Amino acid sequence: MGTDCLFCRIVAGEIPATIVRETATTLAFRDIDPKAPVHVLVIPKEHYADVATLAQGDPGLAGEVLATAAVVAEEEGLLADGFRLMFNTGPYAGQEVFHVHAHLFGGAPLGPMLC
Ligand code: IU
Repeated sequence: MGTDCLFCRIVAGEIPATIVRETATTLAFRDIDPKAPVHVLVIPKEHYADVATLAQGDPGLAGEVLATAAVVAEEEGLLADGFRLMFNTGPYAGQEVFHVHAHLFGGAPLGPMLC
């Protein structure tokens, strides 16, 4: 995708981000506008627009995104009290960045939904 995609540019190192974990295929970095005490975005390095496209196009890579999210949850100390993993997908969900990203929220009671 390249220069048009903000998160591809973070992967390329062209835009700064606070990276908390990197694997060969995934990247996890802190959300620039956190909605919870812990708010990390987990993405595949390869560009897919949303989770449906990713899961259908490369289910193995989708699993690697989940695995990275689980390791970050553990590293951030979220396993005991719990966390939320959320993929906004499309306009009804308010997706703003069309490079698939899992929102990892935790560090406080999250309530029934985060808006
Ligand atoms: P959404 O699921 O597409 O609505 O979420 C996009 C997220 O990307 C949102 O929480 C932003 O705060 C976040 N973000 C970021 O972390 N760094 C950026 O440079 C930009 C957005 I632009």
